[in-house]
Amino acid sequence: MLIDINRLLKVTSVLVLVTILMISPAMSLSQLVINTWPLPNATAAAYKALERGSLLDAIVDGCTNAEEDRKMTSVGWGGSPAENGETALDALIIDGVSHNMGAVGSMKRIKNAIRVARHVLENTKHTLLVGEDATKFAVEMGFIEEDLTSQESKEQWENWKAGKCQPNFWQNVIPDSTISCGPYQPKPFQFATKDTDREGLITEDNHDTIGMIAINSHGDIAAGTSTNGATFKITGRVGDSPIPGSGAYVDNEFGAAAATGDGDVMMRFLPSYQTVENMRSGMPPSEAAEHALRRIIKYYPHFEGALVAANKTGSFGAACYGWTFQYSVMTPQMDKPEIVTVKPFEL
Ligand code: SD4
Repeated sequence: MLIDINRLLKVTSVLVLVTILMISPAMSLSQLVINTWPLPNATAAAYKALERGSLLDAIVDGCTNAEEDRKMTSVGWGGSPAENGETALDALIIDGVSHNMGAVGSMKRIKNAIRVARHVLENTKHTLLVGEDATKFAVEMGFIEEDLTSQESKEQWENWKAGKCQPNFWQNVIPDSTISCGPYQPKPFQFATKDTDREGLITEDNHDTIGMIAINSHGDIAAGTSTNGATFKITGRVGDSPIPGSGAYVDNEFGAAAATGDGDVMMRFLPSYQTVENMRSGMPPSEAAEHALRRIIKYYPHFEGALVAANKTGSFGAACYGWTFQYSVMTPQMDKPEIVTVKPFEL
C-alpha cells in the first residue's frame, strides 16, 4: 500500500512537471509589446517595464520615451503646431484588467501627456479631460506648466502663415480657406467636399502618433497612445488618439488594437474597437485590422491610416492603407525590438 502511494506521488509529480513544461512556453509566448511606427526605443522601454511586472508602466514608459524623443516631432512637445502656433497634446491609457481608462485631449502647456492620462485613470472617475481644464488638472496633479513650442515648431508655423495657411482644416468658409488664412465666417453648407480635399493634411512628415499594446506573461493587456495630433489643426481639435475604441482598444479576454492616421476620419469608425471585435470573432490580427480599415475606405477612398493588433495567444500583425507603414515589436523570442514593414493592401 505504501509503495503504491509513493508510486502515485511520483506519477503525480511527473504529470505536474510535464503540465508546467507544456504551459510555460505558451505563457511566455504571449508576452509582447507592439507599437505603431519604427520606434524601437519606445518598444524597448515598454518591454523593460513589462519585465518589471507593470502593464501600465509599460505603456507609460514606452509612450514617454516617444514624447521625449526630440526626433519624433509628431509626439510630445515642440511639434505639430495648431493654427495658433501652439502645440496641444492627446493621449490615452487603457487598463485591460479593470477596463479602466484615462485620457487627455488638446492639452496645452504640459509636456507629459501619457502620464497625465494615467492620472485621469487613477485619480478620477472620468475618462477624458480636455483643453485648458486638462492643463489645470495636470497642474493639480503636480505637473509643471511650460511652453510646448520649440524653435522648429515656431518656424514651421511661421512658414505656414507665410504660405497663406495651406493646408488647413477649414471648408465652406469666407474668405476661401484654400487660398487664404482666417479668421473665417461660415458660408451656406455645401456637400461638395470630397475626401480628396483631405489630401496633404496627414502626410509622411507628420504621421508618427505612437499607439502601443503591451501583453504580460499572464495574458493581461494594456494599451495607449500619445500624439500632438494633426499639424495646423483648428484650436480645440481633439483627434482619434485619446478616444477609446478609436485610438486604441483592449478586450482583456481577446486582444487589443491601436491606430495611427487621419484621426478625424478614423474616429468616425472606431477602428480599434472594430479590430478587436474582429479578433473576437476569430480573425487573426492582420486580417482583423484590414477588415476594420476596409470599412473606412468604403466612404473615404483617399484616407491614410494603419492599425496594429495583437491577441492573447501571442499573434500580432498590422494593416495599412494609403501609405507604407512600419511597426516595432518585441517578444521573448527577440533580443531587441524588430521593425516590420507593411505594404498597403489592394482594394
Ligand atoms: C490624429 N491620428 O490626431 C492622429 C495623427 C496620426 O499618424 O496618427 N498621425 O489624427
